[in-house]
Amino acid sequence: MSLICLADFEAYAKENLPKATWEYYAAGADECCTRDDNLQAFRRIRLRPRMLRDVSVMDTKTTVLGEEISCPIGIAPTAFHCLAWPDGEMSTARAAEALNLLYVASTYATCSVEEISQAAPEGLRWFQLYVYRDRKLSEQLIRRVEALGFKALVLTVDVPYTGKRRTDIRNNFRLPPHLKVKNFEGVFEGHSGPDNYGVPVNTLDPSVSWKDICWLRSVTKLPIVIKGILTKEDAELAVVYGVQGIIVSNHGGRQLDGELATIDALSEIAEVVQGRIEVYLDGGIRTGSDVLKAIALGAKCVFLGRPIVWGLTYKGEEGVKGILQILTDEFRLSMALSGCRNVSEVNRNLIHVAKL
Ligand code: PYR
Repeated sequence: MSLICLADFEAYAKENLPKATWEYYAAGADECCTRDDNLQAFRRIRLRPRMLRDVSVMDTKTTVLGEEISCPIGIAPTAFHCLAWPDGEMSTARAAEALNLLYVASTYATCSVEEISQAAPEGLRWFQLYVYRDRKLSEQLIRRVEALGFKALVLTVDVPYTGKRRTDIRNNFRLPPHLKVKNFEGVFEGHSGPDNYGVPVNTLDPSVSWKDICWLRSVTKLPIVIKGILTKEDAELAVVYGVQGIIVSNHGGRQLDGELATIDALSEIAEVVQGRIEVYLDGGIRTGSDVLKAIALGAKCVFLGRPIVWGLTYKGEEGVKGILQILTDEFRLSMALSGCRNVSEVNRNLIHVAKL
């Protein structure tokens, strides 16, 4: 069987995952307009390639927060990888390490941060975090990932409440009894039982606000990246509050249906930030030319969510490597065909602006 593009892996995963698991990952909020628009918005953008630029030697390397990676493609935090492959996040981490790419591990991982670190000790890892009502619980997780060599914290800010995902409600989706959110073992002792996602109920704090960025700053020296920014106003606040990066994200269209596609939000954010902090993007990346468009519009790196789960479903670590390698190869080809020899040559001039 030969899978040659991300859509082939998607078809495989749809065919092979249990229906409720497939639907959990595929879900968007409400009518899924934003989930679908994340992909369609890339298809509305047209490129202005340059010719005769000697693209015989190509270099896709870049850096994120000072660390070199082989390509501006990273793994976004997604939950419950053991639903897709027995050793779940450990396979994901090994694939990222093998290709020298960045892996952002989810708090809702089904392997612990210790297991993930042991599986890929040399890999570049960031940790995705929520702020809990009991700040000490967030702090405990921070201490663990600091000790394990994670290089940054990625604070998710678009989930004061979980979006309404119709298929999860219809399926009564829940983690099967043999799987656990391993990071929570021993952490939530005394809290009331798990919700459908295996997380103790009523622990996330919906009152979180910008002042909590100051709290986070006060408890860690790790760089802070905020995930879930969609406007220039919030991007400016992120700069003012002194974080090191933002991920332009709408949580894969799983939170507020009808909000902007991430690639449509990127331009105004990159313009206001003006390189003062790093700007990244997730949502809707399916081809190398999608990566090219995002980098051209100001992203330093893009992140993949659902495709990583499709890769895991196909063949664990090998499948995730397959996804990452295909996208890296497609990005290199798109760069060459547009006359860019390295990532710093990918810029806004590549983007066609329609005249009204
Ligand atoms: C999600 O299912 O979207 C989570 O963030 C866990």
